[in-house]
Amino acid sequence: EPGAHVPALVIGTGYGGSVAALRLAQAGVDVHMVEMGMAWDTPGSDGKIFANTTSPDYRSYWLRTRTKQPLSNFLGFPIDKDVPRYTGILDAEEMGGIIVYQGRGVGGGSLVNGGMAVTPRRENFGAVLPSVNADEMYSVYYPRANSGLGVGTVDLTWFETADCYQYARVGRKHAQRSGFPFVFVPDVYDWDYMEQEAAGTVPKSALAGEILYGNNYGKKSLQKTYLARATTTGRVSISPLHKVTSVAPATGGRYTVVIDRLDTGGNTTATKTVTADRVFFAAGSVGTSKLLVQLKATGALPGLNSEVGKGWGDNGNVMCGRANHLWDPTGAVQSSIPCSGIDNWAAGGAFAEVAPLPTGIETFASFYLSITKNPNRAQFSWNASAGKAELNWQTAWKQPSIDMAKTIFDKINAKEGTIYRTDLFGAYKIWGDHLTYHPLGGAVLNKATDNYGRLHGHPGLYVIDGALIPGNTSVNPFVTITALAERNIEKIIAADL
Ligand code: FAE
Repeated sequence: EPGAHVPALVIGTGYGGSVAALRLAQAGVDVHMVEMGMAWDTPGSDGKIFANTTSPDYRSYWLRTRTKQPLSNFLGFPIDKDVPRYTGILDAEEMGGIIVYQGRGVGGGSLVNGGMAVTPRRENFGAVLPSVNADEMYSVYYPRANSGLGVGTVDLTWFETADCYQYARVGRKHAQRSGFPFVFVPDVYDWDYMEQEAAGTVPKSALAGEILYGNNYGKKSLQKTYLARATTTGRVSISPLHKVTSVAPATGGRYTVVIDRLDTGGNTTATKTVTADRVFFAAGSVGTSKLLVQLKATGALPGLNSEVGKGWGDNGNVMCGRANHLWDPTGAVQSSIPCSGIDNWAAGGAFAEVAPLPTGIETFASFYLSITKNPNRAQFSWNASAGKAELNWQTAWKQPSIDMAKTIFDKINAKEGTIYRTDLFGAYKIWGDHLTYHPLGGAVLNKATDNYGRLHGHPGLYVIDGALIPGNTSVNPFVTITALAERNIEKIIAADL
Protein backbone atom coordinates (compact mmCIF):
# COMPACT_ATOMS: atom_id res chain seq x y z
CA GLU A 1 0.00 0.00 0.00
CA PRO A 2 1.30 3.49 -0.81
CA GLY A 3 2.60 5.24 2.29
CA ALA A 4 2.96 1.93 4.12
CA HIS A 5 5.86 1.00 6.34
CA VAL A 6 7.63 -2.37 6.17
CA PRO A 7 10.41 -3.70 8.43
CA ALA A 8 12.31 -5.26 5.51
CA LEU A 9 11.95 -4.52 1.81
CA VAL A 10 13.67 -6.81 -0.69
CA ILE A 11 14.25 -5.54 -4.24
CA GLY A 12 14.07 -8.55 -6.59
CA THR A 13 13.03 -12.19 -6.17
CA GLY A 14 16.05 -14.10 -7.55
CA TYR A 15 18.45 -16.20 -5.50
CA GLY A 16 19.76 -13.52 -3.15
CA GLY A 17 16.34 -12.02 -2.54
CA SER A 18 14.67 -15.38 -1.92
CA VAL A 19 17.27 -16.44 0.64
CA ALA A 20 16.97 -13.08 2.42
CA ALA A 21 13.17 -13.25 2.50
CA LEU A 22 13.05 -16.82 3.85
CA ARG A 23 15.61 -16.34 6.58
CA LEU A 24 14.27 -12.93 7.70
CA ALA A 25 10.74 -14.35 7.86
CA GLN A 26 11.91 -17.34 9.87
CA ALA A 27 13.54 -14.87 12.27
CA GLY A 28 10.16 -13.20 12.75
CA VAL A 29 10.62 -10.21 10.43
CA ASP A 30 7.85 -9.17 8.04
CA VAL A 31 9.22 -8.90 4.52
CA HIS A 32 7.91 -7.24 1.39
CA MET A 33 9.44 -8.28 -1.94
CA VAL A 34 9.22 -6.01 -4.97
CA GLU A 35 9.66 -7.68 -8.39
CA MET A 36 9.60 -5.85 -11.74
CA GLY A 37 8.66 -9.01 -13.66
CA MET A 38 5.46 -11.02 -13.69
CA ALA A 39 4.28 -13.67 -11.22
CA TRP A 40 4.33 -16.50 -13.83
CA ASP A 41 1.54 -18.41 -12.11
CA THR A 42 -1.22 -18.19 -14.72
CA PRO A 43 -1.49 -20.21 -17.95
CA GLY A 44 -1.80 -18.45 -21.29
CA SER A 45 -4.42 -19.27 -23.93
CA ASP A 46 -2.51 -22.46 -24.85
CA GLY A 47 -2.96 -23.73 -21.30
CA LYS A 48 0.71 -23.35 -20.47
CA ILE A 49 2.46 -20.79 -18.30
CA PHE A 50 5.68 -20.75 -20.34
CA ALA A 51 6.46 -20.73 -24.08
CA ASN A 52 8.69 -23.29 -25.79
CA THR A 53 12.13 -22.41 -27.20
CA THR A 54 11.02 -23.55 -30.65
CA SER A 55 8.07 -21.14 -30.70
CA PRO A 56 8.85 -17.97 -28.75
CA ASP A 57 5.84 -15.68 -28.31
CA TYR A 58 4.71 -12.65 -26.31
CA ARG A 59 5.75 -14.39 -23.06
CA SER A 60 9.34 -14.91 -24.11
CA TYR A 61 11.04 -11.50 -24.04
CA TRP A 62 11.12 -8.52 -21.74
CA LEU A 63 9.69 -5.55 -23.67
CA ARG A 64 11.02 -6.41 -27.12
CA THR A 65 9.22 -6.42 -30.43
CA ARG A 66 11.62 -8.98 -31.91
CA THR A 67 13.22 -12.00 -30.29
CA LYS A 68 16.95 -11.84 -29.51
CA GLN A 69 17.85 -15.50 -29.38
CA PRO A 70 21.29 -16.43 -28.01
CA LEU A 71 21.85 -18.48 -31.16
CA SER A 72 20.78 -16.00 -33.79
CA ASN A 73 21.15 -18.33 -36.77
CA PHE A 74 20.68 -21.94 -37.69
CA LEU A 75 22.15 -23.54 -40.81
CA GLY A 76 23.06 -19.98 -41.68
CA PHE A 77 19.49 -18.66 -41.55
CA PRO A 78 18.48 -15.96 -39.07
CA ILE A 79 15.86 -17.34 -36.69
CA ASP A 80 14.72 -14.24 -34.79
CA LYS A 81 11.12 -13.20 -35.31
CA ASP A 82 8.65 -10.48 -34.35
CA VAL A 83 6.77 -10.82 -31.07
CA PRO A 84 4.29 -8.50 -29.32
CA ARG A 85 5.93 -6.18 -26.79
CA TYR A 86 5.18 -7.63 -23.35
CA THR A 87 6.73 -7.99 -19.91
CA GLY A 88 8.05 -11.41 -20.90
CA ILE A 89 10.37 -13.68 -18.99
CA LEU A 90 13.81 -13.28 -20.61
CA ASP A 91 15.55 -9.92 -20.77
CA ALA A 92 18.22 -9.64 -23.46
CA GLU A 93 19.60 -6.38 -22.09
CA GLU A 94 21.97 -4.63 -24.50
CA MET A 95 24.72 -2.97 -22.48
CA GLY A 96 27.02 -1.50 -25.13
CA GLY A 97 29.60 -4.21 -25.85
CA ILE A 98 27.60 -7.12 -24.43
CA ILE A 99 24.08 -8.55 -24.27
CA VAL A 100 23.29 -9.60 -20.72
CA TYR A 101 20.55 -12.25 -20.49
CA GLN A 102 18.50 -12.20 -17.28
CA GLY A 103 15.29 -13.67 -15.94
CA ARG A 104 12.35 -11.35 -15.23
CA GLY A 105 9.64 -12.47 -12.86
CA VAL A 106 9.04 -13.97 -9.44
CA GLY A 107 12.01 -16.32 -9.17
CA GLY A 108 14.46 -14.18 -11.20
CA GLY A 109 17.07 -16.16 -13.12
CA SER A 110 15.75 -19.46 -11.76
CA LEU A 111 12.82 -19.15 -14.18
CA VAL A 112 14.93 -19.14 -17.33
CA ASN A 113 18.19 -20.84 -16.45
CA GLY A 114 19.44 -24.36 -17.08
CA GLY A 115 19.43 -25.21 -13.39
CA MET A 116 23.08 -26.31 -13.44
CA ALA A 117 23.96 -26.21 -9.76
CA VAL A 118 27.71 -26.27 -9.46
CA THR A 119 29.84 -25.74 -6.38
CA PRO A 120 33.28 -24.40 -7.32
CA ARG A 121 36.23 -26.67 -6.69
CA ARG A 122 37.60 -25.88 -3.27
CA GLU A 123 41.04 -24.94 -4.61
CA ASN A 124 39.47 -22.25 -6.81
CA PHE A 125 37.39 -20.60 -4.08
CA GLY A 126 40.12 -18.21 -2.89
CA ALA A 127 40.05 -16.51 -6.29
CA VAL A 128 36.22 -16.37 -6.34
CA LEU A 129 35.61 -14.65 -2.97
CA PRO A 130 38.99 -13.79 -1.44
CA SER A 131 37.63 -12.24 1.77
CA VAL A 132 35.32 -15.15 2.68
CA ASN A 133 36.27 -18.01 5.03
CA ALA A 134 36.34 -21.07 2.75
CA ASP A 135 36.07 -23.58 5.60
CA GLU A 136 32.74 -22.08 6.67
CA MET A 137 31.46 -21.96 3.10
CA TYR A 138 32.25 -25.60 2.34
CA SER A 139 31.15 -26.98 5.70
CA VAL A 140 28.00 -24.91 6.28
CA TYR A 141 26.77 -22.59 3.54
CA TYR A 142 27.34 -24.56 0.32
CA PRO A 143 25.61 -27.61 1.86
CA ARG A 144 22.75 -25.37 3.10
CA ALA A 145 22.36 -23.82 -0.36
CA ASN A 146 22.44 -27.17 -2.18
CA SER A 147 19.81 -28.54 0.16
CA GLY A 148 17.58 -25.45 -0.05
CA LEU A 149 17.77 -25.46 -3.85
CA GLY A 150 17.02 -29.19 -4.20
CA VAL A 151 20.19 -30.05 -6.11
CA GLY A 152 20.60 -33.56 -7.53
CA THR A 153 22.58 -35.49 -10.15
CA VAL A 154 21.52 -37.58 -13.13
CA ASP A 155 21.28 -41.33 -12.45
CA LEU A 156 24.49 -42.61 -14.00
CA THR A 157 23.01 -45.93 -15.13
CA TRP A 158 20.06 -44.23 -16.84
CA PHE A 159 22.42 -41.68 -18.41
CA GLU A 160 24.29 -44.41 -20.29
CA THR A 161 21.26 -45.44 -22.35
CA ALA A 162 18.99 -42.36 -22.41
CA ASP A 163 18.43 -41.14 -25.99
CA CYS A 164 18.15 -37.55 -24.73
CA TYR A 165 21.76 -37.61 -23.48
CA GLN A 166 23.40 -39.01 -26.58
CA TYR A 167 24.82 -35.51 -27.10
CA ALA A 168 26.44 -35.68 -23.66
CA ARG A 169 27.89 -39.13 -24.29
CA VAL A 170 29.36 -37.91 -27.59
CA GLY A 171 30.71 -34.92 -25.66
CA ARG A 172 32.31 -37.27 -23.13
CA LYS A 173 33.87 -39.46 -25.81
CA HIS A 174 35.42 -36.48 -27.54
CA ALA A 175 36.65 -34.92 -24.30
CA GLN A 176 38.22 -38.09 -23.03
CA ARG A 177 39.87 -39.01 -26.34
CA SER A 178 41.67 -35.66 -26.12
CA GLY A 179 42.65 -36.27 -22.51
CA PHE A 180 40.30 -33.79 -20.80
CA PRO A 181 38.53 -34.56 -17.50
CA PHE A 182 34.79 -35.07 -18.10
CA VAL A 183 32.58 -34.32 -15.09
CA PHE A 184 28.91 -34.80 -14.29
CA VAL A 185 27.23 -31.59 -13.24
CA PRO A 186 24.39 -31.45 -10.68
CA ASP A 187 21.13 -29.67 -11.51
CA VAL A 188 17.94 -28.57 -9.76
CA TYR A 189 15.81 -30.28 -12.41
CA ASP A 190 13.82 -33.20 -10.94
CA TRP A 191 15.76 -36.13 -12.39
CA ASP A 192 13.03 -38.65 -11.57
CA TYR A 193 10.59 -36.50 -13.52
CA MET A 194 12.95 -36.43 -16.49
CA GLU A 195 13.15 -40.23 -16.50
CA GLN A 196 9.34 -40.32 -16.55
CA GLU A 197 9.37 -37.85 -19.48
CA ALA A 198 11.64 -40.25 -21.35
CA ALA A 199 9.30 -43.13 -20.47
CA GLY A 200 6.37 -41.14 -21.85
CA THR A 201 4.34 -41.20 -18.64
CA VAL A 202 4.23 -37.46 -17.82
CA PRO A 203 4.00 -34.20 -19.80
CA LYS A 204 7.39 -33.26 -21.23
CA SER A 205 9.45 -30.20 -20.40
CA ALA A 206 13.24 -30.86 -20.57
CA LEU A 207 12.54 -33.40 -23.32
CA ALA A 208 10.28 -30.97 -25.17
CA GLY A 209 13.06 -28.40 -25.46
CA GLU A 210 11.78 -26.12 -22.70
CA ILE A 211 14.48 -23.79 -21.32
CA LEU A 212 15.24 -20.03 -21.63
CA TYR A 213 11.53 -19.05 -21.62
CA GLY A 214 10.59 -21.17 -18.59
CA ASN A 215 9.94 -24.84 -17.83
CA ASN A 216 6.31 -25.88 -17.40
CA TYR A 217 7.32 -29.01 -15.46
CA GLY A 218 10.30 -30.60 -13.76
CA LYS A 219 12.49 -27.65 -12.86
CA LYS A 220 12.76 -26.70 -9.20
CA SER A 221 12.84 -22.97 -9.73
CA LEU A 222 12.84 -20.67 -6.68
CA GLN A 223 9.04 -20.52 -6.92
CA LYS A 224 9.06 -24.17 -5.82
CA THR A 225 11.86 -24.00 -3.22
CA TYR A 226 12.97 -20.92 -1.29
CA LEU A 227 10.01 -18.71 -2.27
CA ALA A 228 7.45 -21.41 -1.50
CA ARG A 229 8.93 -21.84 1.96
CA ALA A 230 9.15 -18.07 2.45
CA THR A 231 5.49 -17.43 1.62
CA THR A 232 4.23 -20.29 3.84
CA THR A 233 5.71 -18.45 6.86
CA GLY A 234 2.89 -15.94 6.38
CA ARG A 235 5.40 -13.10 6.80
CA VAL A 236 6.39 -12.57 3.15
CA SER A 237 4.36 -10.72 0.54
CA ILE A 238 5.39 -10.19 -3.09
CA SER A 239 4.41 -7.43 -5.53
CA PRO A 240 5.06 -8.52 -9.12
CA LEU A 241 5.15 -5.94 -11.93
CA HIS A 242 6.53 -3.38 -9.49
CA LYS A 243 9.89 -1.75 -10.14
CA VAL A 244 11.98 0.09 -7.54
CA THR A 245 13.27 3.39 -8.91
CA SER A 246 14.69 5.09 -5.81
CA VAL A 247 15.87 4.48 -2.27
CA ALA A 248 16.77 7.45 -0.04
CA PRO A 249 17.17 8.14 3.67
CA ALA A 250 14.01 9.12 5.57
CA THR A 251 13.60 10.25 9.18
CA GLY A 252 14.24 7.87 12.05
CA GLY A 253 16.93 5.88 10.24
CA ARG A 254 14.36 4.57 7.77
CA TYR A 255 14.48 4.60 3.98
CA THR A 256 11.96 5.91 1.49
CA VAL A 257 11.50 3.52 -1.43
CA VAL A 258 9.87 4.71 -4.65
CA ILE A 259 8.17 2.01 -6.72
CA ASP A 260 6.57 2.13 -10.19
CA ARG A 261 3.67 -0.19 -10.91
CA LEU A 262 3.94 -1.54 -14.47
CA ASP A 263 1.35 -2.90 -16.88
CA THR A 264 2.21 -5.78 -19.24
CA GLY A 265 3.18 -3.27 -21.92
CA GLY A 266 5.87 -1.92 -19.61
CA ASN A 267 4.07 1.37 -18.95
CA THR A 268 4.06 2.93 -15.50
CA THR A 269 0.48 3.02 -14.23
CA ALA A 270 1.16 4.32 -10.71
CA THR A 271 4.05 5.46 -8.54
CA LYS A 272 4.06 4.51 -4.87
CA THR A 273 6.23 5.46 -1.93
CA VAL A 274 6.77 3.24 1.08
CA THR A 275 9.20 3.36 3.99
CA ALA A 276 11.37 0.51 5.22
CA ASP A 277 13.71 -0.03 8.17
CA ARG A 278 16.01 -2.12 6.02
CA VAL A 279 16.37 -2.49 2.27
CA PHE A 280 18.01 -5.48 0.59
CA PHE A 281 19.27 -4.92 -2.95
CA ALA A 282 18.69 -8.25 -4.73
CA ALA A 283 17.94 -6.96 -8.22
CA GLY A 284 20.74 -9.06 -9.74
CA SER A 285 24.25 -7.91 -10.65
CA VAL A 286 23.00 -5.53 -13.35
CA GLY A 287 19.83 -4.37 -11.57
CA THR A 288 21.54 -3.68 -8.25
CA SER A 289 24.56 -2.02 -9.86
CA LYS A 290 22.41 0.24 -12.04
CA LEU A 291 20.31 1.34 -9.07
CA LEU A 292 23.32 2.01 -6.84
CA VAL A 293 25.31 4.07 -9.34
CA GLN A 294 22.18 6.11 -10.08
CA LEU A 295 21.41 6.67 -6.39
CA LYS A 296 24.99 7.68 -5.63
CA ALA A 297 25.35 10.01 -8.64
CA THR A 298 22.00 11.72 -8.16
CA GLY A 299 22.66 12.32 -4.47
CA ALA A 300 19.90 10.06 -3.14
CA LEU A 301 22.48 7.90 -1.33
CA PRO A 302 25.51 10.19 -1.04
CA GLY A 303 27.31 7.97 1.47
CA LEU A 304 27.93 5.11 -0.98
CA ASN A 305 31.64 4.69 -1.68
CA SER A 306 33.52 4.84 -4.98
CA GLU A 307 33.59 1.06 -5.32
CA VAL A 308 29.91 1.10 -6.32
CA GLY A 309 29.56 0.06 -9.98
CA LYS A 310 33.03 -1.51 -10.16
CA GLY A 311 34.32 -5.05 -10.54
CA TRP A 312 31.77 -6.31 -13.06
CA GLY A 313 32.56 -9.46 -15.06
CA ASP A 314 30.79 -11.84 -17.43
CA ASN A 315 32.01 -15.08 -15.79
CA GLY A 316 34.03 -15.50 -18.98
CA ASN A 317 31.05 -16.87 -20.93
CA VAL A 318 31.65 -17.83 -24.55
CA MET A 319 29.75 -20.28 -26.78
CA CYS A 320 30.74 -22.42 -29.72
CA GLY A 321 29.60 -25.41 -31.72
CA ARG A 322 31.53 -28.21 -33.41
CA ALA A 323 30.46 -30.06 -36.52
CA ASN A 324 30.63 -33.81 -36.00
CA HIS A 325 31.12 -36.56 -38.54
CA LEU A 326 28.05 -38.39 -39.76
CA TRP A 327 28.96 -41.37 -37.55
CA ASP A 328 28.68 -39.15 -34.45
CA PRO A 329 25.04 -38.03 -34.34
CA THR A 330 24.10 -36.10 -31.18
CA GLY A 331 20.40 -37.05 -31.21
CA ALA A 332 17.17 -35.53 -32.49
CA VAL A 333 15.69 -35.33 -28.99
CA GLN A 334 18.08 -33.66 -26.55
CA SER A 335 17.34 -32.91 -22.92
CA SER A 336 17.44 -29.14 -22.57
CA ILE A 337 19.01 -29.66 -19.14
CA PRO A 338 22.79 -30.13 -19.39
CA CYS A 339 24.29 -32.73 -17.08
CA SER A 340 28.01 -32.65 -17.80
CA GLY A 341 31.07 -30.57 -18.50
CA ILE A 342 34.71 -30.58 -19.53
CA ASP A 343 37.01 -29.28 -16.82
CA ASN A 344 40.18 -27.68 -18.16
CA TRP A 345 40.21 -24.86 -15.60
CA ALA A 346 43.58 -25.59 -14.03
CA ALA A 347 45.45 -26.12 -17.30
CA GLY A 348 43.61 -23.81 -19.70
CA GLY A 349 41.27 -21.56 -17.70
CA ALA A 350 38.08 -23.03 -19.17
CA PHE A 351 35.16 -25.11 -17.86
CA ALA A 352 32.87 -26.06 -20.75
CA GLU A 353 29.28 -27.22 -20.31
CA VAL A 354 28.34 -29.90 -22.81
CA ALA A 355 25.18 -28.08 -23.85
CA PRO A 356 22.15 -29.23 -25.79
CA LEU A 357 20.99 -27.92 -29.13
CA PRO A 358 17.35 -28.93 -28.72
CA THR A 359 16.08 -28.28 -32.24
CA GLY A 360 14.06 -31.51 -32.53
CA ILE A 361 16.13 -32.70 -35.51
CA GLU A 362 19.52 -34.34 -35.87
CA THR A 363 22.12 -31.58 -36.27
CA PHE A 364 25.41 -33.51 -35.94
CA ALA A 365 26.50 -30.57 -33.80
CA SER A 366 28.17 -30.52 -30.42
CA PHE A 367 27.44 -27.30 -28.58
CA TYR A 368 29.25 -25.81 -25.61
CA LEU A 369 28.94 -22.91 -23.18
CA SER A 370 32.36 -22.25 -21.70
CA ILE A 371 33.03 -20.45 -18.45
CA THR A 372 36.55 -19.02 -18.57
CA LYS A 373 39.03 -17.19 -16.36
CA ASN A 374 38.63 -13.94 -18.29
CA PRO A 375 40.45 -11.23 -16.27
CA ASN A 376 38.63 -8.23 -17.78
CA ARG A 377 36.34 -6.21 -15.50
CA ALA A 378 33.96 -3.44 -16.48
CA GLN A 379 32.36 -0.58 -14.58
CA PHE A 380 28.87 0.90 -14.44
CA SER A 381 28.56 4.68 -14.43
CA TRP A 382 25.69 7.14 -14.47
CA ASN A 383 25.11 9.02 -17.72
CA ALA A 384 23.25 12.08 -16.43
CA SER A 385 22.24 13.45 -19.83
CA ALA A 386 20.84 10.13 -21.00
CA GLY A 387 19.39 9.49 -17.54
CA LYS A 388 20.65 5.92 -17.38
CA ALA A 389 23.42 3.73 -16.06
CA GLU A 390 25.92 2.44 -18.61
CA LEU A 391 28.50 -0.35 -18.65
CA ASN A 392 31.88 0.10 -20.36
CA TRP A 393 32.43 -3.54 -21.42
CA GLN A 394 34.14 -3.91 -24.82
CA THR A 395 33.41 -6.80 -27.21
CA ALA A 396 37.16 -7.30 -27.72
CA TRP A 397 37.48 -8.12 -24.02
CA LYS A 398 36.11 -11.59 -24.83
CA GLN A 399 39.32 -12.55 -26.65
CA PRO A 400 40.91 -14.14 -23.55
CA SER A 401 37.76 -16.28 -23.19
CA ILE A 402 38.00 -17.43 -26.79
CA ASP A 403 41.67 -18.27 -26.31
CA MET A 404 40.89 -20.29 -23.17
CA ALA A 405 37.98 -22.15 -24.79
CA LYS A 406 40.25 -22.96 -27.73
CA THR A 407 42.57 -24.84 -25.34
CA ILE A 408 39.79 -27.43 -25.26
CA PHE A 409 38.13 -27.30 -28.67
CA ASP A 410 41.12 -26.78 -30.97
CA LYS A 411 42.56 -29.92 -29.44
CA ILE A 412 39.31 -31.90 -29.78
CA ASN A 413 38.87 -30.76 -33.38
CA ALA A 414 42.44 -31.78 -34.21
CA LYS A 415 41.99 -35.18 -32.59
CA GLU A 416 38.57 -35.85 -34.17
CA GLY A 417 39.32 -34.30 -37.56
CA THR A 418 36.36 -31.92 -37.12
CA ILE A 419 35.76 -28.18 -37.48
CA TYR A 420 33.85 -25.43 -35.70
CA ARG A 421 30.26 -24.68 -36.74
CA THR A 422 30.05 -21.35 -38.52
CA ASP A 423 26.26 -21.15 -38.85
CA LEU A 424 25.07 -20.46 -35.29
CA PHE A 425 25.91 -16.84 -34.51
CA GLY A 426 25.75 -15.16 -37.94
CA ALA A 427 27.70 -15.54 -41.15
CA TYR A 428 30.93 -17.47 -40.58
CA LYS A 429 31.03 -16.47 -36.94
CA ILE A 430 32.46 -19.26 -34.79
CA TRP A 431 32.34 -17.72 -31.33
CA GLY A 432 29.28 -16.60 -29.41
CA ASP A 433 31.22 -13.76 -27.78
CA HIS A 434 28.45 -11.16 -27.77
CA LEU A 435 26.63 -12.27 -24.62
CA THR A 436 26.68 -13.45 -21.05
CA TYR A 437 24.23 -15.50 -18.99
CA HIS A 438 26.28 -14.92 -15.83
CA PRO A 439 26.60 -11.21 -14.91
CA LEU A 440 28.52 -10.86 -11.64
CA GLY A 441 29.79 -7.92 -9.59
CA GLY A 442 29.18 -4.18 -9.52
CA ALA A 443 28.85 -3.95 -5.73
CA VAL A 444 31.67 -6.21 -4.66
CA LEU A 445 31.82 -7.78 -1.21
CA ASN A 446 34.33 -6.14 1.14
CA LYS A 447 34.68 -3.21 -1.29
CA ALA A 448 31.35 -1.49 -1.99
CA THR A 449 30.03 -3.29 1.12
CA ASP A 450 31.57 -4.71 4.27
CA ASN A 451 32.41 -8.41 4.37
CA TYR A 452 28.70 -9.31 4.85
CA GLY A 453 27.03 -7.11 2.24
CA ARG A 454 26.29 -4.03 4.37
CA LEU A 455 26.59 -1.01 2.06
CA HIS A 456 29.08 1.55 3.31
CA GLY A 457 27.69 4.92 4.33
CA HIS A 458 24.04 3.92 4.88
CA PRO A 459 23.23 1.61 7.82
CA GLY A 460 20.27 -0.66 7.03
CA LEU A 461 21.05 -1.03 3.31
CA TYR A 462 22.41 -4.35 2.09
CA VAL A 463 23.46 -6.02 -1.16
CA ILE A 464 22.65 -9.75 -1.21
CA ASP A 465 22.84 -10.94 -4.83
CA GLY A 466 25.31 -11.64 -7.64
CA ALA A 467 26.52 -8.02 -7.52
CA LEU A 468 28.66 -9.02 -4.52
CA ILE A 469 30.78 -11.49 -6.50
CA PRO A 470 33.79 -9.97 -8.28
CA GLY A 471 33.14 -11.13 -11.83
CA ASN A 472 33.85 -14.86 -11.89
CA THR A 473 32.91 -18.03 -10.02
CA SER A 474 34.90 -20.58 -12.14
CA VAL A 475 31.62 -22.50 -12.67
CA ASN A 476 27.92 -21.60 -13.09
CA PRO A 477 27.16 -19.02 -10.41
CA PHE A 478 23.81 -19.53 -8.67
CA VAL A 479 24.91 -22.00 -5.99
CA THR A 480 27.64 -19.58 -4.94
CA ILE A 481 25.20 -16.63 -4.98
CA THR A 482 22.81 -18.66 -2.80
CA ALA A 483 25.50 -19.87 -0.39
CA LEU A 484 26.95 -16.37 0.04
CA ALA A 485 23.45 -15.00 0.69
CA GLU A 486 22.90 -17.73 3.32
CA ARG A 487 26.19 -16.76 5.00
CA ASN A 488 25.50 -13.03 4.95
CA ILE A 489 21.87 -13.10 6.08
CA GLU A 490 22.77 -15.33 9.03
CA LYS A 491 25.29 -12.73 10.21
CA ILE A 492 22.91 -9.81 9.54
CA ILE A 493 20.06 -11.45 11.47
CA ALA A 494 22.35 -12.25 14.40
CA ALA A 495 24.10 -8.88 14.56
CA ASP A 496 21.80 -6.21 13.13
CA LEU A 497 18.22 -7.10 14.06
P1 FAE B 1 18.45 -12.61 -10.38
O1 FAE B 1 18.16 -14.05 -10.29
O2 FAE B 1 18.76 -12.02 -11.71
O3 FAE B 1 17.20 -11.85 -9.74
C1 FAE B 1 17.06 -10.46 -9.75
C2 FAE B 1 15.59 -10.11 -9.82
O4 FAE B 1 15.43 -8.72 -9.56
C3 FAE B 1 14.95 -10.37 -11.17
O5 FAE B 1 13.77 -11.14 -11.00
C4 FAE B 1 14.63 -8.97 -11.71
O6 FAE B 1 13.48 -8.93 -12.53
C5 FAE B 1 14.46 -8.19 -10.43
N1 FAE B 1 14.72 -6.74 -10.57
C6 FAE B 1 15.75 -6.14 -11.22
N2 FAE B 1 15.71 -4.80 -11.07
C7 FAE B 1 14.60 -4.53 -10.31
C8 FAE B 1 14.01 -3.35 -9.82
N3 FAE B 1 14.55 -2.13 -10.05
N4 FAE B 1 12.86 -3.44 -9.10
C9 FAE B 1 12.31 -4.67 -8.84
N5 FAE B 1 12.83 -5.81 -9.28
C10 FAE B 1 13.98 -5.76 -10.00
O7 FAE B 1 19.65 -12.21 -9.43
N6 FAE B 1 23.40 -20.06 -13.39
C11 FAE B 1 23.73 -21.28 -12.90
O8 FAE B 1 24.31 -21.38 -11.82
N7 FAE B 1 23.43 -22.42 -13.62
C12 FAE B 1 22.81 -22.37 -14.83
O9 FAE B 1 22.52 -23.41 -15.44
C13 FAE B 1 22.48 -21.09 -15.37
N8 FAE B 1 21.91 -20.98 -16.60
C14 FAE B 1 21.49 -19.75 -17.03
C15 FAE B 1 20.81 -19.65 -18.24
C16 FAE B 1 20.30 -18.43 -18.65
C17 FAE B 1 19.59 -18.32 -19.96
C18 FAE B 1 20.47 -17.28 -17.83
C19 FAE B 1 19.93 -15.95 -18.25
C20 FAE B 1 21.17 -17.37 -16.64
C21 FAE B 1 21.69 -18.59 -16.23
N9 FAE B 1 22.37 -18.72 -15.03
C22 FAE B 1 22.76 -19.94 -14.57
C23 FAE B 1 22.68 -17.54 -14.19
C24 FAE B 1 21.77 -17.40 -12.96
O10 FAE B 1 20.42 -17.50 -13.34
C25 FAE B 1 22.06 -16.03 -12.31
O11 FAE B 1 23.42 -16.01 -11.91
C26 FAE B 1 21.20 -15.79 -11.08
O12 FAE B 1 19.83 -15.80 -11.41
C27 FAE B 1 21.54 -14.46 -10.42
O13 FAE B 1 20.89 -14.41 -9.17
P2 FAE B 1 20.62 -13.03 -8.45
O14 FAE B 1 19.93 -13.32 -7.17
O15 FAE B 1 21.89 -12.25 -8.40
